[in-house]
Amino acid sequence: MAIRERLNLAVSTLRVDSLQAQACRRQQARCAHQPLPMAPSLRLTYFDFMGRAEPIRLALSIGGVPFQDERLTLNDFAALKPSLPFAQLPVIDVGGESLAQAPAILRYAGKLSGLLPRDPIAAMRADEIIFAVQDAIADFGPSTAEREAARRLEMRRALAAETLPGRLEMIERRIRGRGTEYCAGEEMTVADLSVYCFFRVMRGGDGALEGIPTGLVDAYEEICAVCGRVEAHPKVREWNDAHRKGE
Ligand SMILES: N[C@@H](CCC(=O)N[C@@H](CS)C(=O)NCC(=O)O)C(=O)O
Repeated sequence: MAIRERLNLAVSTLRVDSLQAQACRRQQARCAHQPLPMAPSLRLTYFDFMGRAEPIRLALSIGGVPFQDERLTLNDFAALKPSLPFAQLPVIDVGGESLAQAPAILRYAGKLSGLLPRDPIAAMRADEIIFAVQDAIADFGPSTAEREAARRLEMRRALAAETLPGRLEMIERRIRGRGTEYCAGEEMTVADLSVYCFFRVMRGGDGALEGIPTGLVDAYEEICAVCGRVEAHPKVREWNDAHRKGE
């Protein structure tokens, strides 16, 4: 190919690249400012207690996102279990598609309700706390599955004396280090709902947790302060007034 032809080809390739880059930048700018499209109809399925579903319910409720709050009995669950994506609850039905894993559902609810920051680093600060809480929830798994009562109580005592204080202290230090009003910044996010609901469960909100003193969480001042701010939110109050049971 003659030099002139090669030059022409290089110039036109550059032009196409530059046009593509411009189109890409325009699209990115549009995406960054466009509100999320309306969510399809949502049905959140869980048991009739707070557990892993309450932060999701709260997020959707705060965001004014309509959803069906389906609460199953153990018998309903046994019948449904084989058809569930991971044989567990919660699941959310999004316009006919069933999706699972509580933190994924919570992040989705956060996006719909404006309670998950759009900035990736700010969102990761929130995610970090969400997953730290998930670790603490998962620590209950072995003792919950233990059928022998004395052994179960022993496991819960170890949880209350060692595992949980260790986990909660790390979350506490994280929040203190940030020096912000909420776990991940100055605005409430789904991370705060996650911590708040976990603390309510620890205080016996779903019924007493065998072997766990209800006052255990009171030692964590930063987390308690965040929980106080969440609880004072008018939409949270409204939800709690309509749904609170044993506390
Ligand atoms: N990694 C799952 C764990 C879900 C999970 O453990 N769900 C419990 C209720 S909190 C459950 O369905 N237990 C009944 C069973 O496993 O058969 C998530 O985050 O959603």
